[in-house]
Amino acid sequence: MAVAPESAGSRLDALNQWVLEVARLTRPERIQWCDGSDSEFEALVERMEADGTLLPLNPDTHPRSWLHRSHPEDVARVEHLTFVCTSERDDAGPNNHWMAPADGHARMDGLFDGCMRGRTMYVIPYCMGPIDSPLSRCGVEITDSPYVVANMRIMTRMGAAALARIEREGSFVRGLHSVGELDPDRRFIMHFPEELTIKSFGSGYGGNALLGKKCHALRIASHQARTEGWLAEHMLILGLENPEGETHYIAAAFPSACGKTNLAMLIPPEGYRQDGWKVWTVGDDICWMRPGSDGRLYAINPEAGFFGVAPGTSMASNPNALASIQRDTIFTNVGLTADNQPWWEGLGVGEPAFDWRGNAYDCNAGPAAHPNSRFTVSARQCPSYSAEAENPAGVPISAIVFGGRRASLVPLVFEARDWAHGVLVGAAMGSETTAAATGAVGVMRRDPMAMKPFCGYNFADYFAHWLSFDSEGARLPKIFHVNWFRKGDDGKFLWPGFGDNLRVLEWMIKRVEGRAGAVDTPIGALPRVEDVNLDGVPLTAEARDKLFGFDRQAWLAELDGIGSYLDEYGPRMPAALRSEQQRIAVALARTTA
Ligand code: OXD
Ligand code: MN
Repeated sequence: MAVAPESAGSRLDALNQWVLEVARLTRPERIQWCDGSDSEFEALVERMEADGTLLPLNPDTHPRSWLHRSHPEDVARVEHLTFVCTSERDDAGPNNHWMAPADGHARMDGLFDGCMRGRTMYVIPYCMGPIDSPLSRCGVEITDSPYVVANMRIMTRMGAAALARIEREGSFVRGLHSVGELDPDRRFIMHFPEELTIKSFGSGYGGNALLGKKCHALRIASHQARTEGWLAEHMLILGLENPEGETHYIAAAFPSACGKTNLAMLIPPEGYRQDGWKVWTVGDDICWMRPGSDGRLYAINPEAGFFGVAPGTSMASNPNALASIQRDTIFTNVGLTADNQPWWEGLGVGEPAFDWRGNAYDCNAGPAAHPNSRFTVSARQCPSYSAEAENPAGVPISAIVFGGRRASLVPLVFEARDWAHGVLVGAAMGSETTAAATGAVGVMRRDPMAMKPFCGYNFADYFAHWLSFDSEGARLPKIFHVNWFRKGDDGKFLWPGFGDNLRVLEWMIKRVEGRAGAVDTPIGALPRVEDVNLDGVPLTAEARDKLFGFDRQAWLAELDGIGSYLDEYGPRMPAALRSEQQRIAVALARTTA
C-alpha cells in the first residue's frame, strides 16, 4: 500500500508524500505500513525464521524468544560515521562530526538510490513516550529491515495509535533507514536537526538502525528540546520508595554500558528489603524532562522497552533483568548452549556450545557472547516496572545523578552545591570507553552528561540550555556525582556496587529531605563514612579513604583538565561554567588538606 490506510485528504498528506518520494528513490518491491498488531509481528517472525534472520530459542526455557546474529562487523554504534548536518558548522559544535545539509543529503541519497530493489519497505509510525502524554513526540521510520520492525515494536509505541497522533498533530520526525549491503565502507548515520530528519545507511545495529532510540530520542530530540524548553537526556529514571511509602524519582546519566540498566532495576540489600525499601523502574536509557507548573522537573521515559547489554547480567547483578528476558525477547549476538538457550559471559549458569558468530565455542577464540551483545524486551515484562512510567504527566525528579567509570580520583559520591555547579559536574564528566561503540575500550574520555555521542548540537549551547533552567520559580532537583568503579592499588573495585548502590541513593534522598550529613569541600559536599549506611559492607581502610575522601593535588590537575576542555569550545562556552571551574580551582588551591 503506497499511502497510509484511510488517509485521503488528511493531515497525513505530508507523510504520504514523503513515503512516495522515498519509494521513488529506493525502488522497493512492495510497501508495508506497520500497524503494530500481533498478527503483523507473527508474520514478520515467520519470514525471519524462514530466512535465518531469527533463530528460535528453546521454547521450554525461553518461549517466543529468538537469537539474531548480526554481520560480524556490525555490532556497535559507529561514532566516526555519525554526523550532525546543520546549516552552520558551529551549531553542531566540536562534539559532533559535521557535514553541510546539502552534502549530507547528496551523499545519503546516492547510497539510498535503488537500495530497496527486491525488498519490502516498511513504514513504521511510532510514538516516543506514553501515547497520550504532552511530553511525547512522534516519528516515522522507513526501513527495509524486518529485524528493525520487530525491535521497534518492542522499543516504541508503534503502529495505529501513533499514526492517529501524527494525523492529529501533523508533525513527526522522519527517519529513513536501509541496511544496504552492511558494508562498513558504505555506512553513515546522518542527522538533519533543522529538518527533524534522520538518514541511516549500511548498519542493522540497534543504536544505528532503531531510529527512535539514539537518533530521534537523543540527537534530534535534544535539538527539539532546546527550542521548546525541555531536556532530552541519556539517563535512566528510577523511583525509590522508602519504608514510609514515599517515592522519590531519580534520573541518572552514565555512559553506555556503565550500569544504567542495573541501577534502574536495582534490588535493595536484604535489610533494606525487610524495612520496606523498593526500587521502581521507569526507564533505563533515555529521559525527557520538562518544568511543570510547580517549578519541578517532570520526566518521561520515551521508550517502551529495554535494549540492554547482556554480558554481566545475572541473578546476582540484575535479577529483574533476568526475569524480564525469560520470554518474548530478541537476543542479538549472544552465545548459545547445547540445548539452545542464550548464554553470555557473567550469566553464571550453563555453558556455551556456540559463540555469537555461530561457530562451535572455543575458549581460546574470544568470548562466546559479543561484549556488546544485547537483549530487546518490553519494559512491561520487568517485575520492577513502575505504573508511573505510563503516567502522561511524567514523574517529578528529586535528584539528578552523573557518573562515569573512573578507576582513580573520583570518590563514591558528592553533591553539587547548586545548579550551576551541578551543570559543571555534568559537563566535566569523564569515563573509560566501553564496547557499546567501535574503537578502543578502557580509554578515559570526557563524556559530558553521558551525551558525547548523542547531543545533536554544540555542547557549549547545550550547557547554556542546562543553565537556563535555573530561573525564577524553578524548584530544581539536587545534582550528585557517583563513581561505582573506583579501584584500589591492587586493581580491584573498592565498592561492591549493584544492590549496595542503594545505600548511596538513600543518602542522596536524605540530603534532598535535609536529613543526612556531609562535609563541604571545594569539589562538593562529601558524606562522611558515618553518613552512609554501611551495615554489612566491610570496607578496608584504603576503600574508606578513597571512596570518601579526595586528593587535593590530583583534583587541582583535574580542574586544569576541565578548564582546557571547556576552552575547546571557544567563546561560545557559557562564562558561568568557566567561573564555576575557576571558583573550585581557587578553593582547592587555598585548601590545606
Ligand atoms: C545504548 C548505548 O545502546 O548507549 O543504550 O549505546
Ligand atoms: Mn544508552
